[in-house]
Parts: sequence; C-alpha cells; structure tokens
Amino acid sequence: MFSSKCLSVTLLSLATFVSSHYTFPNLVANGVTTADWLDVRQTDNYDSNAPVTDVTSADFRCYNTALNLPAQTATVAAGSSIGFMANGPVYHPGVVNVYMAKAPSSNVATWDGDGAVWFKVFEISAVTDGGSSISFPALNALGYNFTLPEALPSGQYLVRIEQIALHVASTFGGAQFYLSCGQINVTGGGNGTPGPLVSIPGVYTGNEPGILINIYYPVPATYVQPGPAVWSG
Ligand SMILES: *[C@@H]1O[C@H](CO)[C@@H](O)[C@H](O)[C@H]1NC(C)=O
Ligand SMILES: *[C@@H]1O[C@H](CO)[C@@H](O)[C@H](O)[C@H]1NC(C)=O
Ligand SMILES: [Cu+2]
Repeated sequence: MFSSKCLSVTLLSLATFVSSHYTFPNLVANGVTTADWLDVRQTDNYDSNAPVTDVTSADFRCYNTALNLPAQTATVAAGSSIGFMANGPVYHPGVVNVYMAKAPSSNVATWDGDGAVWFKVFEISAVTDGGSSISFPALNALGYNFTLPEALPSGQYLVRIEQIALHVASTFGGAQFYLSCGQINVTGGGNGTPGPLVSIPGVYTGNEPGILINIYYPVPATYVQPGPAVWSG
C-alpha cells in the first residue's frame, strides 16, 4: 500500500517510485560494510522498500515474517563501532533508534526476539529550538554507525535499526518505520546490565508525541524521542 501521502513526486515512473523509500540491508562490522542481507535478516520489503506503519504488528520487530531467511552472524568486539547502511539516502525526515536483544544461548540465528528483552543502544533525535525550527540530523544519511558499550556482556544479539519517517505522521499510523535486524556475536564484553528492557512490538502505541506529530505546522517547540533511554553501559 503505497499511500498517496508518500507520493510527493507524482511524475516519477512507477518503476522509479517502487525503487524509492529504502531498506537497511547492510551491517557495518569491523570497519567493513557486509553484503546485502548477509548479516541482516532479509526483510519482507527487500524489493518494495515499503515501510511498516503498524507498531503492533509482528513485522514491527524484524519485518521478516514472510521471509525468515537465515542470516549470518558477525563477530564484533564490545566497544567497537558497528552500524547499518541503507540502500539509498534516508531521504524522509525523521529520527533513528537502535535496539539490541541478547539471545538466551548461542542461537541468535534461530531466535525470534520474543519478550521484554530489547534495550536501546543508540538514537539520533530531532533538534528543536522552542518553536521556530526543527531539524533532523539523521536526514539524508547513507547509514548510521555507533559504538557498542564496553560493558555489553559477550554473547549473541539481535540488533534492530529503525528510522521513523515523520513526513506524514500527523495522523495515527502515518509515521513510517524503516527497519531491519542484524545478528552479532559480541566478544570481549563486560559485566553491564542493559536496560530498561522493552518488548518489540509493544514498545510503542503509535500515540507517542514523537510518533504522532505534525513536524511542519505549528513547528514543534520540543521533540520527545520515542522509546526508553539509551543504555550506554
Ligand atoms: C560507517 O562505517 C563504515 C566503516 O568505517 C564506513 O565505510 C561507512 O561510511 C560509515 N557510515 C556512515 C554513514 O558514516
Ligand atoms: C562468537 O565468538 C566466539 C569467540 O570468538 C567464537 O568462539 C564463536 O564461534 C562465535 N560464534 C559465532 C556464531 O560466530
Ligand atoms: Cu516514502
């Protein structure tokens, strides 16, 4: 369902339109951007690039309920930089969150991430100045890198990126979530206790002030980043 809300460039051909939007098919690990859908679970929208808009749907977690293709697991050190790259510029204004969840044993490749097991490790919010402007530092990036906390315990994790596109978010269900889940094997970790823990789906209702929001008028005086606080170790 490509809503007309997204179709601001009606003169583009259908083919061009379908190839617009974006996915996050690549993990960045050990300074290398790995191949498409190698260490990232292939998402249902790998060819459509369409967003998830129902924050309560099963696809809100890893967007792979129709595919469930196996992915590999990248081994990375705690304290190192990892990231996700998109298949094109992230051209919708919005914000970014990265969540992680530790697989209960050495089985992340077959683990589905059920339960209140997710914590936030990274975010890029919006910048406001009391009502005269709002800007989105995540806008137009080709991807996002961040540092894993040194205190992150060793083990296998799902890592889920979401970019929340807010260009048509002024009605319920209008925010567009572009997301995928990578698999990592963390070595040399610490003794931290990541939290707060949330379920995905479950973390949002869709009514959050940072999700149900008109970013254009009136210009928001403040912006509240959706989700729990970042755990930084
Ligand atoms: C993330 O890091 C990788 C490896 O250093 C780099 O190639 C890539 O350009 C970085 N991505 C962004 C968006 O800065
Ligand atoms: C995770 O890293 C450990 C330590 O290097 C290694 O023994 C194990 O095989 C790795 N597991 C995976 C799935 O890569
Ligand atoms: Cu779009």
